[in-house]
Amino acid sequence: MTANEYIKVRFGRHMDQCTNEEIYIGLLEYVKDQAKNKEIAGGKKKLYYISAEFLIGKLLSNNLINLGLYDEVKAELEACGKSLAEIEEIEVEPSLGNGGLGRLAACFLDSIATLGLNGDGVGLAYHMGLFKQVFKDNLQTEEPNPWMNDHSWMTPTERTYRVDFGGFNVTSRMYDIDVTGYDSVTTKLHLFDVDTVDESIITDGINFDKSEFAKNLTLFLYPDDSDDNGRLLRVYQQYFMVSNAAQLILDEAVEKGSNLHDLADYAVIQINDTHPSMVIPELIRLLQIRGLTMDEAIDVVSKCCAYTNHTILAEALEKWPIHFMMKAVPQLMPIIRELHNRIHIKYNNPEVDIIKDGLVHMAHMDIHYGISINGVAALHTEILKDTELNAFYKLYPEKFNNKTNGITFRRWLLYSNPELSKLIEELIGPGFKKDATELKKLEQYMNDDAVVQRFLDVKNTRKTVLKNYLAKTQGINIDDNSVYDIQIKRLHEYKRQQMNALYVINKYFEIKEGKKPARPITVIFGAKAAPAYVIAKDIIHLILCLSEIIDNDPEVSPYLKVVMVENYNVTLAEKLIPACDIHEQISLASKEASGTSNMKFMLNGAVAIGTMDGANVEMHEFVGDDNIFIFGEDSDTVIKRYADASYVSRDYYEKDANLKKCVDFIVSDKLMEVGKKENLERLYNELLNKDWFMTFPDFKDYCETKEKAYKAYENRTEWGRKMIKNIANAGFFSSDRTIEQYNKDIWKL
Ligand code: 26Q
Repeated sequence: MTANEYIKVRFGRHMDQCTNEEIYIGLLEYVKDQAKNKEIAGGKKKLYYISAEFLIGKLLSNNLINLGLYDEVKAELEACGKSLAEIEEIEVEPSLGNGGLGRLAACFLDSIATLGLNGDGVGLAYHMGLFKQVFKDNLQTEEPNPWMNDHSWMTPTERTYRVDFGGFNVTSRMYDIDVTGYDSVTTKLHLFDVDTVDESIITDGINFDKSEFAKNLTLFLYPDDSDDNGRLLRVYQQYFMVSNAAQLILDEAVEKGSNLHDLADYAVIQINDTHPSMVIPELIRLLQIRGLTMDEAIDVVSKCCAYTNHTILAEALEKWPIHFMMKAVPQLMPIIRELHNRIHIKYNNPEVDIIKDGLVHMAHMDIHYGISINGVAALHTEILKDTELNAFYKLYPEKFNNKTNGITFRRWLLYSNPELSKLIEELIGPGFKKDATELKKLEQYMNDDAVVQRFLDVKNTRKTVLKNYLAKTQGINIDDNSVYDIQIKRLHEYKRQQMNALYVINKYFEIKEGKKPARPITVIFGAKAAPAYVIAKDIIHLILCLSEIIDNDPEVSPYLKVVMVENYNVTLAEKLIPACDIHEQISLASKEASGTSNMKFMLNGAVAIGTMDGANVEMHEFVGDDNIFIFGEDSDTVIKRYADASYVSRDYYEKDANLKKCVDFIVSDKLMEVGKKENLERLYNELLNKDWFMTFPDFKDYCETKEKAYKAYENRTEWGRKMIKNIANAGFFSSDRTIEQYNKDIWKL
């Protein structure tokens, strides 16, 4: 049945007689129906990818592509005067993640299904995704971001579980979303919810009544938060997630014939950061209830679990106070104490203890009682082994391994950039869609100027698409002849948006002084700040103020524009990335575990300005010095600086007149006219007295490197070659490669 026929049966009318809403609903149901007919991945052993976040983004087009229906449906719509793009606008994005970690989980699901592996995702059905960002008076405000409605990709199942907390229990329900593999089988994303969640307890903004856990358990996705407020609820959420996951895992294993002693033959669990770590004691607890001894249960669970670390920021490694655990999940504490005691006796080394100073160290539990620990880029894994987790590496060198992150090319090339996809296919055939390493064949065209020009043309097309999209959706007007310089990622000091903002100030002064750039520059930011992260919000304030000042300055505005897109999310990323000329990957070396937008940009022919951090290091290895702009201190230098506490930001400020001028501008009269004194002064003082992520030492090199990049951009043909070199070498960063490595080394499905 075609989509058109389906809609005719569903609504009793031909597509061209339906509203866009009806067509969307019709297509959603049609796709769900088609997915049902696909083979479901099978096999004795199953992977459970447990994650507090799955930042899946909109699913309609993605599913159409993966099911091989995209061209057909697009044509059917066009035949009745509709475009798929306008139908897609009706779909609300499920923003069930904060950023990289959540989006990675979504890319992984796509690759697992595409490779035909027997693996499901397990997580939570948050009623509100990550808050919706709204700018008011040049400040970020937050609003609830609902996504569930009557016509959802989620299908309720009959599976319900009882989950016990200290003093009460709830009944869960499992909802499933089909994960369609590209020209392959389907798998499932299982999201758990409770029927008692009450959306009416939301008060103003994203505040809500915290008193009744049964009403707020899955109401909100927690923003990546350095704040302690309400963290107890986070423990409830995590336990709810893993108790459901553990019950599901045991039930499915038993259904397939497991006697539970042989659980490892039926299940392997990937713990996505420490958010699901309580699955270890929970499984041990449930196995004991089902008749295993403590020794047996620990032994069985220790063969099933693997842990991925996504950060080396010490403050982000979860440590839960014992009194939280006693309140929320008292039944787990005796087990965690037992796990701790065994380690304590065996190693007699406080560094590797699970319980320390009244805190439960989740990562430590994962490493002791798991089969694997991996970092997410080569440099990140080396830093884990050499410094952060060195004591563990000495105990278990064989458990440590690297799995450099990847992205799904279906969403980030085939869907987001059909023009580029088509050009590539014309040049090297369709093989790259299933085997990303085939992109390497593009290198043969690097010296063919006519082909190079076609890559430049595609980029120009996408720049115009973005220009029109921003004008229509955000009322922002950009010049598509300017160079698009883009930094999109969560707002965090270590990612150093503030350094990019200082560069903008530097450029503003240059233009004021008569030094005009060869071509207008459009600096685009997209970033949400955690609501309680004060300095991050001050940085957003600075960027919005700069944008206003420059827009209103006729001397500067013809040459420079600063844009901060509102509510940056997956949908916006899909528009921004294909249009980008230069992408900013400027984290302080050693701090960004991997980064994944860097890979998406590379695949879409943008050139990076970046530090030797995360996966940038591997990108640099692939493309060489001429095709990426590397600057800044390396991770060894940075790690040493932290170790000897030798960094004093004020010294740099006093020695570098240009830096001083840019920093002082933050608290100048000009800024105060459009901004808030309190916010700007706080940011200024933070930089001057702390600058914990060392923007000042890298600033000069950063400015010089940007000038080099803008200059290189003016040689259009040479730039086109750089673009091709980047695209041709992006194959390694396919999540299909990453997942194959997880399977070969850890999961063994
Ligand atoms: C923790 C406690 C309470 C509330 C929230 C959180 C929380 C939530 C999300 C802590 C961390 C996160 C997300 C972390 C994250 O996205 N890390 C990124 O993971 C990517 C995928 O591996 C990497 O590419 C990035 O480098 C890394 O920053």
